[in-house]
Amino acid sequence: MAFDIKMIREVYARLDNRLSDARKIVGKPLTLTEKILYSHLDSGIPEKAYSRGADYVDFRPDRVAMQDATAQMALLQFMQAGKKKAAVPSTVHADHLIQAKVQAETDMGVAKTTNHEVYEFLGSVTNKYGIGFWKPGAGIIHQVVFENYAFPGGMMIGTDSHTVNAGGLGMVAIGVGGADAVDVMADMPWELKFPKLIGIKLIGKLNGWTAPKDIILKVAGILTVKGGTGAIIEYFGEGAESLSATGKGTICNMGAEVGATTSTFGYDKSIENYLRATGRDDVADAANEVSGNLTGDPEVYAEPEKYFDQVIEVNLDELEPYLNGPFTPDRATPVSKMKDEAKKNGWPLKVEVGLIGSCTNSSYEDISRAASIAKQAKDKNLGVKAGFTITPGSEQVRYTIERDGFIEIFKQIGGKVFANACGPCIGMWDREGAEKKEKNTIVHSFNRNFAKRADGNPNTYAFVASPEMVTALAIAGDLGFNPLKDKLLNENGEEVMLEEPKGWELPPNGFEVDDPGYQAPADDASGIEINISPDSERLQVLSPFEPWDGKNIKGAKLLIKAFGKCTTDHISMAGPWLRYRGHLDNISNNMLIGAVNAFNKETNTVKNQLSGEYGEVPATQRAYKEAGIPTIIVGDQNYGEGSSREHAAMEPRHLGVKAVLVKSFARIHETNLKKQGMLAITFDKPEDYNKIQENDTIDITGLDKFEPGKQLTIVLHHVDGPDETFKVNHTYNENQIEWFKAGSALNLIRSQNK
Ligand code: MIC
Ligand code: SF4
Repeated sequence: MAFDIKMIREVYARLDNRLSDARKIVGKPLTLTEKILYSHLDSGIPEKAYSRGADYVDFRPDRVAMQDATAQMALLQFMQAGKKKAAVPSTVHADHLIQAKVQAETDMGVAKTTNHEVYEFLGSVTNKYGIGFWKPGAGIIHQVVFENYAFPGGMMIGTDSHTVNAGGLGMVAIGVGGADAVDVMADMPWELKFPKLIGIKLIGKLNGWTAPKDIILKVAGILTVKGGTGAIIEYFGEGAESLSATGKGTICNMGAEVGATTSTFGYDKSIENYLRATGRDDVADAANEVSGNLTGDPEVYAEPEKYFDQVIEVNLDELEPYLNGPFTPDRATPVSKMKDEAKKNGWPLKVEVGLIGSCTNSSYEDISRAASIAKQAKDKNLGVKAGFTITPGSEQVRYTIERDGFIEIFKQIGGKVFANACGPCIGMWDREGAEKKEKNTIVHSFNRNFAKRADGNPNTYAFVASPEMVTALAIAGDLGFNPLKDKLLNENGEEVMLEEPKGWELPPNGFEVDDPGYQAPADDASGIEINISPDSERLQVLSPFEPWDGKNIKGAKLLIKAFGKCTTDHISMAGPWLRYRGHLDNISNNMLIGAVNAFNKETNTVKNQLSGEYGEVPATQRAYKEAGIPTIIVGDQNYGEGSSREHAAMEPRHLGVKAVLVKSFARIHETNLKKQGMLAITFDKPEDYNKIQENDTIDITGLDKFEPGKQLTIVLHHVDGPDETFKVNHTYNENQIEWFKAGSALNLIRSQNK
């Protein structure tokens, strides 16, 4: 039986009524996205046809998922909300804190010791609040959710940006910060700006070397890292139906890389087959009864231009395999053009390591296709030129691929199997020699390739590709290798070609697992106590942020003007810093250390206006805090792109920064700032960014009349030259202004619970 089948049946039972109400109000056929959103309204019945990209709407998601690196902060906040149990089915997954160094068993042993305190904390908090716990080694959050919890037509939120992966099973699954998870677990509605809709029509069928990954790599090239902001992407068409459910998952997973709120696919045969293969006949049977409500209306797919804000068509018959990178996931190059492109740009052609797996690409299909390439290396006597690693997404996948002989094949070509965890994808890769900072190339089947992300080396050029392509490039050891055309020289001096990959959508002998690694919560939690030692360096009880003092911000100093790309990895780096994710003061020592200072183009060196000296960002901010001087952060486009980690918002708040002023925000980060009581504002005229100077003192006025839709004013007092004044925008609605006034959304919840 599937987890929470009762809840799933309830969702399906109310669909007909809710959708007929929605149809009446919207007055036209509905996309799948609208069906899911309108059937999860907090108000039950829609008050009106919501305006896409404008109206804030309250929803009631069906479930919550959290991973260990964000769950610590989410649960530390939940503990303050004064609730006895999580209001909806929720789970925590221990996946981000396991370092990849030697191989799975050794690394797991080390992780259990080093993270003991955090695992104990998560194990007992989940137990106390009725939350399921997937122990270290069970797998990566999104893969485990896909295998166990995701269901067509459902709505979930998760404290990780790749929660969107569950769209592959026809959900609306959205990545959020921990404070949003607290709302839902505390039985409060969850608010989202009603998204715009992008329709992607897939025609034709994948063939040869192309994989589902190539669809999203191409889409990333079209939409860029911010093209999906504020939108939900809905895939449809014969090409969509021809994809496996896990292939759909890969595509939805990387929707995060174009900034989309989420992506989804209509319920079809491949989704049904996957549900049945993963032991969920009950969900498939229930879905079959309401299948018309679990996909878009036929009129929508017949004339998509009428119903979506933007429509993109991708022809799978003509699609080529892609390699995206370096340093950004939207720089898309077809494999056939890579050799020239790399030479032109000076990207190192020699591939040092190929890494497959992760939450994005570790399905049975992915692994079996990659193994079919690896096997040829052995059969054709090809020496493997690069290192090769595999990080399985879950214990169920790992167990099954081991049983079916794929792990053995990878080992025969020198492959190393890491633990079922994030590992190299999130900088938890103790890569030998990385500290030498040598310029080098790696290829991986993960989703993100921001600078320093995998191994901490800023000179590692990382390219994203499908697992089968990564395997081929690792064998060739050459970024310019095009397996569709190029030959390789084998150890006998003969020229050979790699044949196209072959695999199975689902395991012919079924999935199998010995111990999936799940801990169900206690029925009676009354005796469970949570102890956090005041001396702990990894966990810290939170103290509430100060409420707003009712005044405009006067005399603030500029902490940093960030130049160019400033992702959450730049604001609050992962890798070695993951160990402090439960300790706000300690993790604040990484605040903005990766951001480039616009004035000297260096990282982690900003001017302290009090002493006139240059120092590290966190230390400089602590000095301002100590002196009681407010500060502001200035940034560029799509500020806070990437992760859902709310540490990127809590750290500046904790250290006394008053406002973040940027050209534009990534969605999750903007919400995180608002939830933590920070002022998040944008330049009305992006070119005003150029007016900010290093020695500026800054006022923000209009806060005393803070209202939705009303601009605020910035006054820059330059040390040399007259003052300059300009307008800035904000997107706070009334409720969010209350968070700001209370000092944080949590302060408001707590006051309402008193
Ligand atoms: C990521 O892929 O960047 C992460 C690590 O999974 C993050 C979450 C985190 O920072 O803990 C995400 O994508 O939200
Ligand atoms: Fe983990 Fe990487 Fe997936 Fe994030 S993207 S959940 S770090 S495997």
